Amino acid sequence: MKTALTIAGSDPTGGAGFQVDLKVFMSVGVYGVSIPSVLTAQSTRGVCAVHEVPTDFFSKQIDCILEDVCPDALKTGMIFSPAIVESIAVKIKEYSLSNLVIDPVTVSSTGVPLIKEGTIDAMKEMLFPLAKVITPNTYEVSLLTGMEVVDEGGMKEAAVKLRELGPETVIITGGHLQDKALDLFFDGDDFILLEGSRLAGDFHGTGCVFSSVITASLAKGYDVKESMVKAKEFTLEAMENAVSVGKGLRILNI
Ligand code: PXL
Repeated sequence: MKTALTIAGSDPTGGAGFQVDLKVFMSVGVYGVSIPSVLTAQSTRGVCAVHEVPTDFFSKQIDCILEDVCPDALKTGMIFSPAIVESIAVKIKEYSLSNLVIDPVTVSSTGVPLIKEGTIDAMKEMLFPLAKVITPNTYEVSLLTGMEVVDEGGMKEAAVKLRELGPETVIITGGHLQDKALDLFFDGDDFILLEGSRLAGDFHGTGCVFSSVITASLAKGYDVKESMVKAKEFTLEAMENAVSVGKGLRILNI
């Protein structure tokens, strides 16, 4: 069976973080393994507190699983600190891992910061050059490039700038753009724009779900373009079937 690894935060609601990543992997038909980088105290109403996994223990988790399982693809989600980022970069090289998907998580759906100072620069410098694909949303694009993306032209310009940081491909998810859900793919040659309808209301975990489908699809041997189409369809369906399990945001139904 194909395998995928998620390195991400713990979200007790199961709406985001490694918990939802594992649900997606299972649903797509890939065996998932997971390494928590950070624990969150969290409900559907928001993040209450964050506790970073000590770097030496974090590295031990990576060594222990990677000496045993060689994942066909892997993703990073909330990786919180420059120290965690550095240790991931070192291990990816040490174990010659390929098919790295980076979801550059920066802030929660309710606006709580999910990274320490310096993490964005560390990701750009140490991880982006190792990535098969990065999947920022338009807000994350502004933090990564300093560019405010408000339309299709801006998305294209930002994708070119992001690709110069080293990833093989860039997918900008534009769920937060006007009344359309636009996703833009760029691989250095082609731009592909996928347009979908924007669903009303707020959801928790859409970015995690989208990047997990891409990771699982890469693990199964699909290319990035095919994986993006699958991710768009899967995420939209999970949003249409979203559930209210608590008093806060709706959670995607995987
Ligand atoms: O949706 C971004 C995200 C990713 N990972 C974890 C989170 C969140 C949002 O709250 O808690 C662990």
